Amino acid sequence: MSKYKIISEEIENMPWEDKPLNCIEPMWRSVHNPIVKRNPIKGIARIFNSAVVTWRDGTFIGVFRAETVYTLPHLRVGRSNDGIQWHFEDKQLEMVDESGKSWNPYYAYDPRVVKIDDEYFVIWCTEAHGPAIGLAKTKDFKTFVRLENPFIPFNRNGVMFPRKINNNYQMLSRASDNGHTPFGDIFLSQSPDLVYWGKHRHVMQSGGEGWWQGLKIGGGPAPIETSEGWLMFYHGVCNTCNGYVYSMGAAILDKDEPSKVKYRCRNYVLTPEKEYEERGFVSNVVFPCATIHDPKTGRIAIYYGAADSYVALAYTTIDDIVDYIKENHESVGRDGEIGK
Ligand code: BMA
Repeated sequence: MSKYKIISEEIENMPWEDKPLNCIEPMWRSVHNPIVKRNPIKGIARIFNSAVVTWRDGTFIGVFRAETVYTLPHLRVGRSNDGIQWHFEDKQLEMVDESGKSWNPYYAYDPRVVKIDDEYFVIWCTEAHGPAIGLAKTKDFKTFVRLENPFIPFNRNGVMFPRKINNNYQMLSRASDNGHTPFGDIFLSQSPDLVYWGKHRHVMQSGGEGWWQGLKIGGGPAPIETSEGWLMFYHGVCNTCNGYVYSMGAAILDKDEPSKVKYRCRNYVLTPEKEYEERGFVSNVVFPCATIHDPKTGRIAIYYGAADSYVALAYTTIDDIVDYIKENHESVGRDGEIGK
């Protein structure tokens, strides 16, 4: 029995590997990493920073960030029986507007996928006179209906919560610039209808005692509902003389007012240490985008992009991660406020 509870549907066959006996960290990597390697299919150089969800008959499906051999990022659907070995569609994901007319972005990257009721929402960084948040919905991963962009540019790292809170959809995002943004906090915006977004709140600022999240932070997978509040994995960036280093952080947000940070972990929970994280198209990047989790066992699998070159997988349990966050809690700036 876990000490803390995950509140979501049960997943019988989620990808899982037990914590190695000698592991003293709160998170451990899959022995199969990287689970998606370079040149995975014809014409595609790299697949990374991707989002997976559970699908019918115990299988898994995902929206992946793929980059062509001429280095243009787009989205592509992948399917898997075990969440580890993936098969990708031959063509990139295509979208239509609400009248059924083709409406595809010039580029698309860093997708997140969230199931709300019986629909799946894809949120990604889209071209819109600069990077902005794109939003589309699907029920079958065949027809993707693109909605209007929730926010004006420049913005990245949009991700929605898996249910409405206080009668509103909730979206985390990170205001950016047109380049490799040397700043950034996580914000929350709310909408009753996925058309009009407002009630903007500041959630978390970059910084804290350590330097790993000193430059900027950005949302990662859809937050997980738990007995302690919303468990949020995110990325934090450190600026070094050799460029940015991306690590994974974890925090717990208030259940009813998710712009309030209840606990925030002073330590990163995963940082580039393995060769596939330290070396690649962009070295030193761990970039979480999705989780699969099971309330019955308390297991959590985290999908992350490694070095802008690979998809990798790490694991934790609700007890391991929540205890670690609480034991290493730090309060940063005005994070604990509602952020109006
Ligand atoms: C960010 C995003 C991510 C990428 C990271 C490191 O700005 O573009 O897609 O993983 O930079 O290059």
